[in-house]
Amino acid sequence: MNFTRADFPDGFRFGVATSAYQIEGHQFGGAGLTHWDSFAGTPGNVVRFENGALACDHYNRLDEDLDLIAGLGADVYRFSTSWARVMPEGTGAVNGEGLDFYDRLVDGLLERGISPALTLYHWELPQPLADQGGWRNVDMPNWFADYAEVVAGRLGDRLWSLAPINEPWCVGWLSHFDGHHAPGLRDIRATARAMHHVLVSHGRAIQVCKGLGVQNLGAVCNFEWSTPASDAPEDVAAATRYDAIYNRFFLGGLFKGEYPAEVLDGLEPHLPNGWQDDFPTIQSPLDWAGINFYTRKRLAHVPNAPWPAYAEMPTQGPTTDMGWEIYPDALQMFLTRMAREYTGDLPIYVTENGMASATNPDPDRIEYLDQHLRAVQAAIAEGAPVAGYFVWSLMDNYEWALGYEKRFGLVHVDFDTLARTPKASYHALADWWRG
Ligand code: IFM
Repeated sequence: MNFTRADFPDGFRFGVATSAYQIEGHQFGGAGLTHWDSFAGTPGNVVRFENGALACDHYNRLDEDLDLIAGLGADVYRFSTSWARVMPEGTGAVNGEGLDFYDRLVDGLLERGISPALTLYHWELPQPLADQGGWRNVDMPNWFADYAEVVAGRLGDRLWSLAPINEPWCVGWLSHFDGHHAPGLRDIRATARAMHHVLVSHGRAIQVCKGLGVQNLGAVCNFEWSTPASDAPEDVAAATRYDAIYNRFFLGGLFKGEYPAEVLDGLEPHLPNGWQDDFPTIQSPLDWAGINFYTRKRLAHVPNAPWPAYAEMPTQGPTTDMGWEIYPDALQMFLTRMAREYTGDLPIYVTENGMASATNPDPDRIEYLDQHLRAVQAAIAEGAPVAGYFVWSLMDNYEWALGYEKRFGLVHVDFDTLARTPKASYHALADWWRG
């Protein structure tokens, strides 16, 4: 990697990202059961039925891991708090031990000169709330606002930034329509409600945190570039529908107070009554927008199929261990488009980018990061106000339905001994981040 900090704008921030359930070890410290525990315990959902009970044992190795982040020279560390660790029942009683852990984490970052970037929800919904319908339940925004108040009330004075929910598309679509993530539903009505409630919950949390004086509030969405598999008008329309569901539903809701017609074609009959009245909450003003970017997809129309009537076509270039096409141009195009059509002058952060690769040493990961950082530079040259870039992930961890098989880390984790060993990519980044 032949970059220096001077190759990016003044104040540009570099960081690494993780999430609670993927690294902490959920069995420790009084955390409550989550819907990922029951999803993983159901045969067929997760590779080898693996769950986050032990994960990387980060809960017991906090200082070692914070030293790894410091050794990288990262400016910011993006992490999440676990709702079920903080409030094991989802509402009501607070687990003091859980909050103390996050307090130590934030202070440990600040002591090392690293800015804490908090995400309040990265997918491990407390099971008692899942039992009541989870994201389908109209009470979800109230439950989430209460949780946000507890966490922001304790940590908010020391955070660099806060985002309520990681990747609303995954919370809504992937988990309720595709059934690939907990709670594993394949139900259009559940999807419509979850997609809407996740955005209302986001807005309520922003309002609560702003009221508590928390600074630098944003939203983190995952976006994919969609390309028609052919020039046929049906395929072009299929790619447009995919773009609407994956990207424009969230960008439109957050930044324009509207949902795309192509999504309403399928979901409107299932949205909760009065959904149009929620846009002022969903649009609560933000200080920045975050994009998690990994790949693009090629879409084809599926004749005689119900909405959304599209299918993903085979990739055309090199892929990662996830089978995701490596297509950095799409990051440049998306950043430019986001700024032009939705976010304007708002700073944009690439809040996640990285690749799954079991190779170690990992020149392929270095190449992937290099290509995507060049795409960021190109977007900046086109005028997109990109202000930071975070690598997913600090270390190998629990990759949800794919268990511990897929390795996204800059640091290798031996899941038998839990030993951490920095990979070549870690050293490459440290060389220029540390200056
Ligand atoms: O591991 C996930 C993370 O939890 C959310 N964004 C994508 C990553 C890679 O799949």
